Amino acid sequence: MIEIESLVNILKKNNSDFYTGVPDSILKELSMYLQNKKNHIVATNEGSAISIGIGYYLSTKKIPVIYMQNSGLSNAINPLISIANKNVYSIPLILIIGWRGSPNINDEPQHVEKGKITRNLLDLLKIKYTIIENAKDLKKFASIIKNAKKNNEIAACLIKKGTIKKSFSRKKINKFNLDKEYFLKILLENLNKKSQIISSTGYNSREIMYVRKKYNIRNGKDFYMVGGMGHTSSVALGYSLNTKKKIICIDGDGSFLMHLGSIKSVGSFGSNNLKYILLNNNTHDSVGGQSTFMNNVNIKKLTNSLGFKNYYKITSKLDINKKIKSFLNSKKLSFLEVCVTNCKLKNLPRPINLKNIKKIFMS
Ligand SMILES: Cc1ncc(C[n+]2csc(CCOP(=O)(O)OP(=O)(O)O)c2C)c(N)n1
Repeated sequence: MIEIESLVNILKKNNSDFYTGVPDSILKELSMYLQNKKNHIVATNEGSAISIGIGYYLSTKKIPVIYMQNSGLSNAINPLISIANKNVYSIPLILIIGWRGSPNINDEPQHVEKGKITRNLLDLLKIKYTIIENAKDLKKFASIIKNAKKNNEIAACLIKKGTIKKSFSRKKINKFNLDKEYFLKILLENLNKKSQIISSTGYNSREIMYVRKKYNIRNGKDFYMVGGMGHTSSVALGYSLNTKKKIICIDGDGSFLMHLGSIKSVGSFGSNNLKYILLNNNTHDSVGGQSTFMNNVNIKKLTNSLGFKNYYKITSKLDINKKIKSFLNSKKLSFLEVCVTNCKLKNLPRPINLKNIKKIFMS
């Protein structure tokens, strides 16, 4: 195991003290360390994080540190290969990558697949990396960084689950009061048998599974986006085009922001049967509760200008049934923002039998 301070010190020694990235559960301690620090930007997706880093390097000549989960490596590939690459602009970067699905670790199917190819991806990208498990590995990482500095290259490290010692005590900050479980229960009770839900990665899908089981609400079919963060609205859009059934898209604010442009496609091309619900807790709750900085966004103005015809907002239990009903029954393309608490539940179920979930959803 390693202390987060020892990793940060190596970066400091190399004059790298600017951080940007997308939060990851394995790298929670790094997020905690960076909380409220000025030289840190929480990016909306990993490609943006790489690009913020590139801009930072161009203006300072200092090497930025970019952190992400390995699932985000795919988002990062475009600017990594077509801007930062040695044979393009040759821009030095330091990548800290949380390695979900690393060998011999029991993880969810989507992580296992990405975990298997993570090293191959780095090899293909010609990025030198080291796997950090202990203090000795930190030394190896330091020498990769030195080389990267000298040759204007990218240096990376892979960090497995449980490698970073817990040094901060975490208290999740709830921006809003409405209990998410309560909202989901009322929503599910208001759906008819024909409705279909497409829900985002993070806690949302797992909470829907939980609420269905706990209250025995078996109406409708669900498709849980266990991966592909940020693409929930696009899958829902594609699905909704060829059906008259009500399609309920349930997204998190982190996921909504990750590929915000997709909401424009929904606004331009979505039919009235597509019902978009944003569960806004202002955080990346499921990977540690880091802020998404969503709180200052005027979502009503944003979604209206992107093509949604109606905007609804729920912040409390007051008139919740009535509001849900008018949203669901609206004849125009509608957006519902629900301001909810972080998840209060422990041991949420995980969607595991994914092919079966797909089969039921498509039946
Ligand atoms: C491309 C990608 N980057 C990062 C992650 C790690 N990740 C999983 S859930 C999550 C936060 C999602 O936030 P939000 O949509 O607000 O849902 P919440 O966690 O609050 O339920 C993140 C960053 C991921 N799964 N995929």
